[in-house]
Amino acid sequence: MEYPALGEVVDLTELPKLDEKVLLNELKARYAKDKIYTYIGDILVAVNPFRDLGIYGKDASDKYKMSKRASHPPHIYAVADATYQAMMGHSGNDPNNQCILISGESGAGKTESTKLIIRQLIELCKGNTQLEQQILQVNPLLEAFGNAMTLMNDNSSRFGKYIQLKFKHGNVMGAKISEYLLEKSRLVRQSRGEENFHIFYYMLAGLSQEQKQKYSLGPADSYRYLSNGAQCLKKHAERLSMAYEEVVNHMDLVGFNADEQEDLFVILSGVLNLGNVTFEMNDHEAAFVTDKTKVQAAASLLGVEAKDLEEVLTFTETFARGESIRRNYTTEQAEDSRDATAKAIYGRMFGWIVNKINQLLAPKEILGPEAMEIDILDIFGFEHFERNSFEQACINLANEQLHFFFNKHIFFMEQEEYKREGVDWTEIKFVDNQPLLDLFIAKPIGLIALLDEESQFPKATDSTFVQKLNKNLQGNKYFIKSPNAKSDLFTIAHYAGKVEYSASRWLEKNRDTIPAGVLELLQRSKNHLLQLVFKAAFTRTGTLALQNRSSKKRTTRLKKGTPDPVTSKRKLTVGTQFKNSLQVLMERMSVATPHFVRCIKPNNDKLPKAFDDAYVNAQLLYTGMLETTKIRREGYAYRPLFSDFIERYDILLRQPRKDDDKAACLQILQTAGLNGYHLGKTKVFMKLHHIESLAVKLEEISLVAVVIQKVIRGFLG
Ligand code: AD9
Ligand code: MG
Repeated sequence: MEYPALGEVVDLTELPKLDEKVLLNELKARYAKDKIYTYIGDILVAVNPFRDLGIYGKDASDKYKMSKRASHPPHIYAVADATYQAMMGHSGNDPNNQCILISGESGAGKTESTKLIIRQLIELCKGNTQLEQQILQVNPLLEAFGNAMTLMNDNSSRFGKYIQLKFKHGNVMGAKISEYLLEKSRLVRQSRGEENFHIFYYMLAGLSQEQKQKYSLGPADSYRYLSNGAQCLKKHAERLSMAYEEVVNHMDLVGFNADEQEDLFVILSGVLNLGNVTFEMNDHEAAFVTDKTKVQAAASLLGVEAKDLEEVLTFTETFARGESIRRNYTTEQAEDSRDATAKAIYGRMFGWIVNKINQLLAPKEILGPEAMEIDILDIFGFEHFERNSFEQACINLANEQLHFFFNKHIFFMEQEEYKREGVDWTEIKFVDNQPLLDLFIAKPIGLIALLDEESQFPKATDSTFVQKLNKNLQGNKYFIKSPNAKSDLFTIAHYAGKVEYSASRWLEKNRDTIPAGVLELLQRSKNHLLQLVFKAAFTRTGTLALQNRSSKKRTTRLKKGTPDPVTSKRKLTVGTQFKNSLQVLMERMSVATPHFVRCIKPNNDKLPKAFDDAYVNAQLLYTGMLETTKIRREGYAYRPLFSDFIERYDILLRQPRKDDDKAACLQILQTAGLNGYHLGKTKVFMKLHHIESLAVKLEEISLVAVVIQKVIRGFLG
């Protein structure tokens, strides 16, 4: 048998020899020929080209519609097609909910893949409906508010998203988006070389002079929150201004009305102006606002009284035994209060946008049991910067979870099944990352539990938190404490590599409390939208629950600074909420049929035509690419129950079917002339090529049937 030349292997399981080097060389050779997609059995590997290859146009889209996988080169559209066919029950299984999991480190191409998949799914079910158009407009909108330039990716997702597309009889009926953990801290502080969320730059480049005046907006470099990205505005003014037009356009198309859009931009301007409020300390160590005009500008945009805003930023007042006790903030506390307020506003705005989208895209009718879903997960990829904080830990935890899900599906469950069914099988070892999940989420000695515990102590500091970690996690080989006892650094050996974290501000970020009085103040805002989002409580999945009416009375009764008994009792920490929402996500995905896309980043410089061997090899290693290829080569990706197999294929039989199910399956497989499958105790074990041959046979039969019908009709007619 002749083997394909280097770079011509479309499915890595067909490589004659398998080791790390062979895999790397094959992907590299393919990449050099602009063949960025390669299969590993039913899994798609995608290497980011960092340039437009012109391979996503109408031609390609048509080519990959309802096509056999083997008949065209690997492509992201083929994943969309396979998923859609599987949902419809066209590919050897009963109709079922599907999910597509896209993994890869930051900048590897997850979000681009997600967009392409959604686009092709819409092509596949196209009914030219308004809803389809709306679904396509959603992503750019979310990206404007939730993505930002980082050192690893110019358009990095700063939130995770789970998109559920709902279908009935193959037509899309609605969609729902869940967002995970927007990185709010970026609003007030960005690392060197990074930027704030795109929308601010779009806005400053795209708003007209009159609009800017109305919103009290000056040049970008006059805003503290934008100090890092101001340069880019000058360089890319035209592109950014076009992006602004597009965002407005998308908002129109998705269904945001003019008032909502106006309120939104006013609030964003208010946030920028709020960031410019600075403080100094008087002789009594009490912070005061340096420049009152700054507070006035922010307050007027945020629809509140300047005096009230100044108060919540500079002191708290508590009431005990009928007496009011005023506690002045230090400058640092005042700055924290300002930033926490800005973050709360931005976070709630983002939640509102997601919620609004969900309302607009919700199915217009109650979908019955015949409704099906295709869900797509696009999270923030694994991150390792020079300085990593709480956000990176959460992002990397999400990636650990996703990797665990992949391992469980591809290695663990599959090999268990072979054992159970008595398939002759040599075990393929994989690196299990369960210990890392435990390190994060175990109770009572896991990182999140320890952080929560420490977050409850008002006196705790970043350094007491690190000491607690060092003490409790010592001996865990994935946790490496700093050699310097006073340091606030610690290292975690993730599946994808070691990351050094700084514990600075973790407690505060985990508590994520809105400063005393701010909630009540913003609930009275004259800006309709701002008032709405602060009266409403968003759940972490972007759904909005309006508080019951009595809460209005309660807030007026509550004095400033008194903790709200209802909200404070139920409030979970950010870490715990995130952990829980990941758990829910994993459960939801485990009842659907998963499809995996593994994105690979060819170099760390965002460059086209540059394939860094060592950099890629590291990714192949930590994703377990070799083991995946082995299991996909040896294994059987299609495993229907005998009864299901018979139901689907017994039409292929030309003689009476045997009574015993297993014997009947064998009979069908032999009639179809197949070999290399395996019959277990209850299931048929097959590979993709088996399923495809069977599909061809079914097609032939239905063609014959059509011809016979025509002949009969000819006779009769
Ligand atoms: V992060 O975890 O959100 O930081 P992603 O989502 O994995 O990351 P993204 O999809 O945003 O990465 O891709 C990064 C950049 O690579 C894009 O902005 C494009 O410039 C480039 N890219 C990715 N995929 C493709 C592609 N199929 N064709 C062309 C691409 N360019
Ligand atoms: Mg992304």
